[in-house]
Amino acid sequence: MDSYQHSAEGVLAHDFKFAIVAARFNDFVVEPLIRGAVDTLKQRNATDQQIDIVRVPGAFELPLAAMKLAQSRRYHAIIALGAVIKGGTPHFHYVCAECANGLSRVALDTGVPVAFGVLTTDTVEQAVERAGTKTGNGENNKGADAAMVALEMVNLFNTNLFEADLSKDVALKGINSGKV
Ligand code: INI
Repeated sequence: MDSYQHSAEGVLAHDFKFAIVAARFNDFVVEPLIRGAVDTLKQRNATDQQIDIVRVPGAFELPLAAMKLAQSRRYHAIIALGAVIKGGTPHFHYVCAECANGLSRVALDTGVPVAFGVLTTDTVEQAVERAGTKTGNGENNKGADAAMVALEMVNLFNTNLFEADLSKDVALKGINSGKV
């Protein structure tokens, strides 16, 4: 039985390349998320050359930018960061839904892991809390959490369990043995 399990704590950035795509809207919350993500990648041995940061106007724009970055094939993972705060907009639900659905589609359509580090909160206070800005030491920072997810996914997909191996193509074997 092949199994792959590891603690997220042990994962490193190795030679992987990461794109952080971040919304400028609510930048007082998003900038700490970016810092949390960069700090986490660097704590896991990433260099500046392994991290690119791209900014877009708002959370609604994140999926298209993430899609273009994924399609460039230059990145092993994308970390999407933003903050949609309910008090701030009547179209909160549309922005959140399009952002979440769009980012999920980018990952599924391209095979490039996309970490969802977009805060969706009722209040500014909740957003500030989740950006780790209350304690001042980066604790409870969802940007840092998203970076850990990206690190874990690229390490996971780098294991041989995910390598294509046509000699083990069960569907093909079924056809060849006349069972299908
Ligand atoms: N974008 C955000 O990232 N967060 C918000 O809270 C927000 N609000 O409140 O409206 C927001 N709106 C802008 C949106 O993402 C687009 O940039 C805009 O609609 C233009 O496409």
